[in-house]
Parts: sequence; structure tokens; C-alpha cells
Amino acid sequence: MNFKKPFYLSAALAIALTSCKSVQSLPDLSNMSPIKSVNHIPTRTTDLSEEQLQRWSHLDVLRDTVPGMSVDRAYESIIKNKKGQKVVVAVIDSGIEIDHEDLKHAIWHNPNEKAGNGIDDDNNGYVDDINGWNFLGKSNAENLEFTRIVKKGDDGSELYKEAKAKLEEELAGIEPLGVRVEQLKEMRNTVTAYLGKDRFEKEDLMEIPEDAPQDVIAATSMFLNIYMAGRDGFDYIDNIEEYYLSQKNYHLNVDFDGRSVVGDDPHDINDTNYGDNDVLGDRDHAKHGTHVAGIIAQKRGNDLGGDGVADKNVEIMSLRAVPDGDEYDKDIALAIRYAADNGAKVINGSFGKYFAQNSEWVYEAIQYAAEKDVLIVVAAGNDSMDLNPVEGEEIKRYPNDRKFMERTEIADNFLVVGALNPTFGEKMVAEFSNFGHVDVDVFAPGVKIYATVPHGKYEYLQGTSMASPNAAGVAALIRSYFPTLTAPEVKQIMKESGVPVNFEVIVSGDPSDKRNFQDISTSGKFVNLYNALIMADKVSKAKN
Ligand SMILES: [Ca+2]
Ligand SMILES: [Ca+2]
Ligand SMILES: [Ca+2]
Ligand SMILES: [Ca+2]
Repeated sequence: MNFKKPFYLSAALAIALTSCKSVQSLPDLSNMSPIKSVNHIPTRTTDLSEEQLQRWSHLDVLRDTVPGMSVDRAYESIIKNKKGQKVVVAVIDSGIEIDHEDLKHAIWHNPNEKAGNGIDDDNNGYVDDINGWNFLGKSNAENLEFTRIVKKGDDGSELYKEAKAKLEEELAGIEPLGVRVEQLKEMRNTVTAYLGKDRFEKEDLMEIPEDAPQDVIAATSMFLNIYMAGRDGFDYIDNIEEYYLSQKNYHLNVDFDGRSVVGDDPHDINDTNYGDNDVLGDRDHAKHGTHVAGIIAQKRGNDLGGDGVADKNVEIMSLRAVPDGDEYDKDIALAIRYAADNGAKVINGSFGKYFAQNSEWVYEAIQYAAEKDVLIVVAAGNDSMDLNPVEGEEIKRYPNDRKFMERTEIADNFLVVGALNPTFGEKMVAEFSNFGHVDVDVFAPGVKIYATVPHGKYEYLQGTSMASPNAAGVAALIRSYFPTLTAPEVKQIMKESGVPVNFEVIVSGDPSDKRNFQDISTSGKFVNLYNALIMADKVSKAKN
């Protein structure tokens, strides 16, 4: 792809076209009062029903006493059936099942590209890019970045030393896991041999007599514990083995080259002729991206699966750039530029890593997106870490809008989101969620989030990967109804209009580590759509 575009709309023309599109005016919001600070929330005495749990992120802070985003309240009292402007949301992820029946209504179609003619009709550098672009081609698994750094060889750099130490630490960490997998399989064989069948269930285990051989009894009680915890013993072993093997064979394996099938040089930003237009990729590797897209755009109220935050107001552009392993800075930089050049107003980035070789390309792309007025919403990461500890070294996490050791941000269009549990009180922060008073901006629901997955299905998933698209959906709705607001204004509104929480919460899942919620992000708040629309109304009126 060539960065010098031979054809694009001038800024003035783009604005003129934008203002032609109709946005139906919302009801008068000037007298509506936002949900204010939450100091003492009545703890729920009953569990959420399955139906409530499937859409808890849409529930209301006060009415439902969960840290949801008051999406339903906003639809009922503000959005109603008012039409907004369509907002293109680029999802940079693992691929999206664009023909999923709960998603296909909201997929972006490149208006200036003709499908399947082998010609780059709109001259944007990508041939037949109908729904976005697949920067990964046929690749799926990848190394982690530190593995790739070690693979390149010792160049005497500090980065190499750090990467080598990290790789050795991780390899040592998975060794006992490999031993454990073998033990578990042996125990499984002991039980299947004793029972004389290939598979067993909890009921079979309950019938094993107390005078069975010692090794059978030991294995039985181990498996019973797994079943008692609500898990299937066979799935349990498979999951651990799958994780172990992906670490050993791909993520940490210096002899594995995931990129060769793509055919480009991933460390040459000018080598842009790669990838293809298949934005789904391998369907079985598209779970993450399909789920993220669903959180934003799955159809609301159709009795199918879950509800998206912004189904009618968005078009999802799929940019496949996140493999099973660490993403390449080149793919991320080009994906951000693609989104900015082709009409996206919001980008969701549910990915990240702690080592980078070409981070300057991503920093430049973020600034490029800022020039094009694109808001980038990203996940804070799932490593239970304080990214900005008061003592000790700061954590470098990529992508970021801050160069490390510097305090100032390089752009004002980058919003970082941590994850919340479906419960108020001291346990509201997800135990895996990173946090930080410099590098995390807001929190949003990210545990037990129900959304689309490939093969037309739905699942609960968790992660800051799920919190980010919840926030991105809110950003899209603000931009849909208040199209004159800029990306920095939308970022500011999302931070300021959030619900402040003034009590201590457990971080990193460690009950002995409690922080005031106000101190673990730049805003000290969690995202609230209802409040955000009220504030957006005020800010946009003040501009006119
Ligand atoms: Ca094209
Ligand atoms: Ca074409
Ligand atoms: Ca639905
Ligand atoms: Ca920042």
C-alpha cells in the first residue's frame, strides 16, 4: 500500500458530505440529570437471572445495581427510535464471521470497490477490499514478540537481553505444565481402564467402590473435584494441553515461523503488497474478533443471542491483524491507517503486548488517525498488573499513546479500557484486568460478556478485550447522534461522564491489595452511555 493516496476527499468536502446525512434530533436532554457518584451501592441480594446476565453490561447502575453502562436506560429515555448517522467502526482483530445471522446487518461494505474483479477500483491500495482487509493472509499461529526478538539473534541490545530473559522465564514456566498434562492423562487412563470405557462422567466416578485400587481412588477423587467445580474432566485436560502446546509449539518456539505463509517482510513497512480480502480467515480462529464485533453490533431485541451496544448505528469494518500469538506492529500500523483512510470514526483494538520492535510505526499511525479525527479504543490487557506502579519500573505495554519514560501523550484520540465484573462493590474490578493511573483511562464491563462466535453461535467470554468494544460501542453511539463532536471531545466525554466510584476495590484478584477506584485510571470512572449522551448534548450545543 502506498501512503500517498492518489485520490481522497478534501477535508472540506468530507465535512460537507457528512453534514448532508440526516441525524434525527434526540429529545431535549438539557433537563435530564446524569447518574452521579456512587459511594454506597446496595449490594445485590439475588443473583442475576440467565437472561439478565446475558446482557448485564446494558443494565443500569442504580436500577439494577450492577456496574453496567445504562445502555437500556439510554435507549428507553434518549435514543428511542431516533435514527442516527451510520458510524463505521473498524475492528482490528482475529477475523470476523461477517455472515453470522446476528451480525450481517451491520457489516461495512466498501462503497467504492467492486467485488471480485481483481482491480483496486477505489485506488486505496487494496484489491477487492469489500469488508476490510486481512493482513494475516493464511497465517494463524505466531510467536510472541520476545520470541521473535530472540530469534533474530543477539545484537548486543538491551531489548535482546530483556527478550531472552523473558523467553527463558516463560519456557521454565510451562515445563511443569507439560509434566502436569502427562500426569492428568495417566490418571485419566487409569480410570478409563478400570471402568472399561473410553469416557466417563461424574456419575461413573460416584460408582467406583472405596476398595478399588489406590491409584484408581486417587485419580477418581481428583476428577470428582473437577466435576464438582462444574467442569468436564476431559475438557479440563484438553484445555490445559491446548494452552501448553500452543505455548511450546508456537508462542515460545524460536524454530516456528508463522509469517512465511504471508510472504512479506514484516519488518519493512514499505512492503505493503500482502494479505487478502478474506476478513474472516480461518473460521475456527475468528472467535475473538467475532465476539468483539458482536459486543458492538449484534442485533438488539431479536431474540437471538445477545444485544450489541450500537447495532443500528454502526457498520463494522473487519481488519484481520491479530494472530494467535503477538501481533506485528506493521500490521497494526497499516490497519489503523486503512481504517482512517476508509471512513472509520472509531477503531477497536482488543490486543496488546509488552515487547515491540517497530512501535514507532504504530505511534505514527495513531497520530495519523488523530489527524483524521478517528477515536481509537483499546484494551488495557489481562495480566493483573498495575501499569504505572508508584515504586519500581513502569510497565511498557503496546499499543500506547505515550512513549515510555515520557509523560505526555502523542495524541488525544486514544482511550484505554480496563474490565469490570458483573457485581458492585469491592470485587468490581476483574481480577485479570490491568490498571494504572497513567495508562488506563476508564473501566467497562468485561466479565461474562455474551456475544456472537463463529458457526452462528454465542458464548460468554471475558477479558479487557470485551471491555474495550463495550466502550467502543458507546463511542460509536455518541458519534452517531452528535457527529459534530471530534474524537478528542468524545474521548473526554466518555471519561468525564462515567460513573465515579469512591470506594476501595480489590485489584489483581489479591484481597490484600485494595485501591480506591478513583486512583486506578485517569478518570476514576466507568463508562455510562446514558450520562455520555447527556454530556455530549451539552458539549455539542455549546459548540454551535
Ligand atoms: Ca480498493
Ligand atoms: Ca475490485
Ligand atoms: Ca441479538
Ligand atoms: Ca494514554
